Amino acid sequence: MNPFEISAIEARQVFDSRANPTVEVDIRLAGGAFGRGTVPSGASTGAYEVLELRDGEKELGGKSVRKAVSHVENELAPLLLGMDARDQALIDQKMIELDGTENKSRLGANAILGCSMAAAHAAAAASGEPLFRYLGGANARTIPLPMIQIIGGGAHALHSIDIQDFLIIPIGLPTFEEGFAAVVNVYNAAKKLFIRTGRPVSIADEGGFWPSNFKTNEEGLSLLTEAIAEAGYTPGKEIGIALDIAASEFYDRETGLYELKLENRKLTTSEMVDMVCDWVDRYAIVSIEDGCSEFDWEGSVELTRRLGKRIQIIGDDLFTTRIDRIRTGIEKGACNSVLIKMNQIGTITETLDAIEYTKNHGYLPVISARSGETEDATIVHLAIATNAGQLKVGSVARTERTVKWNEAIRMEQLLGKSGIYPAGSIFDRIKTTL
Ligand code: 2PG
Ligand code: MG
Repeated sequence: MNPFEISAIEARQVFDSRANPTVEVDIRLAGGAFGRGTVPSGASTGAYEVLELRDGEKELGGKSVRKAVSHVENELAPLLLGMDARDQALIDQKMIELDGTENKSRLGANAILGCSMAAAHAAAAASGEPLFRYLGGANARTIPLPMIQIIGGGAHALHSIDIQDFLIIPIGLPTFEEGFAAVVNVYNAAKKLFIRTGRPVSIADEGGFWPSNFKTNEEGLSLLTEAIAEAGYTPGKEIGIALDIAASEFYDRETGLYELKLENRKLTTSEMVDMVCDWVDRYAIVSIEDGCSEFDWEGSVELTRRLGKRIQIIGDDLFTTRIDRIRTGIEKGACNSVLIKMNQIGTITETLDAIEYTKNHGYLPVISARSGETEDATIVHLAIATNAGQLKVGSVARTERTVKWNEAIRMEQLLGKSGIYPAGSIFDRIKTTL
């Protein structure tokens, strides 16, 4: 008997942090090991992501995932039963072939990813290794620098403000645990600031504060700067600011203009780039994500030309974790970093390939959660397994977020002295490799 042989697969519809249905897959192996994958879901999705299959019928506002669940049970399970769970690449390849489409639209990327994740977890469990070590081997030991949201806007807060994520990165603290504690201090300082300035304290989709009563987008930056200082830190020293502008969300492809609804302004690409550069000059910003639309390569190239040797420029919607798009970005000189989301591409193998490709070309991978998340903490292990160096998971509130951060704290303890924590030195590569 091969203890790694896949002996049972079960799938079900469960719910994510936005009360949307999602796919969960359980895999059991002949030796008794068990693995589970629960699939996340985005709101500000990129146009080039693989397809998340939803039923589009009456149930649950069209969002039910019964078809994807039945595809696991009726098509993927018969394919995978009897396979060795350690054959991750083969498992993923067979699922891609059975689906037969470019964007995993027949079986659903959510069905395929659930199986891919569950197989990895089951194989790790049967090996008696934590997932990061199973996936990454003996040298997998980098605890990621966290990128954490303090204010949530854009598609995650009914577009109350245009910019999507106002985040911080604890660049100057020596360990993950201390860095995370600093972020918590800033989060609490921001809460007090919200109360003092008469804003209701409610939270957006990823646990950051809901941006009520903002007159401009820039107000988020000044508020963040103030919160960092009030928590007792120096902006740019212990704590850096990061933005996910998610500019595709307010870009009009017809006119080529960026529409800042909150400020009643429309910006050309060069005005958009100027605005971001001006913010970088005046605030302690260390990272900008999707500063221009996924359809505006020129904008991303220009932003990178002007800022790419000073700060991290991340492509999320721009790349959608696809090697062909990352390659185009590298050729054009767009960005110096890639946001990595498993469900943008749909299997563990393709995610690992995208991370490796990114690293091999001197770009920095940032492993990321989605705005719709669950109790699944796979991405923490993915970050450690690949020594990616950075992890972005919304805020420090809401359990679908803390389940990831708490797992990172545990893994930091487990790795002990053999663990590496890059802190701000991760960004040194930007200055040396480009
Ligand atoms: C992003 C993510 C997480 P979503 O844009 O980076 O913040 O959002 O999952 O909605 O795409
Ligand atoms: Mg993004």
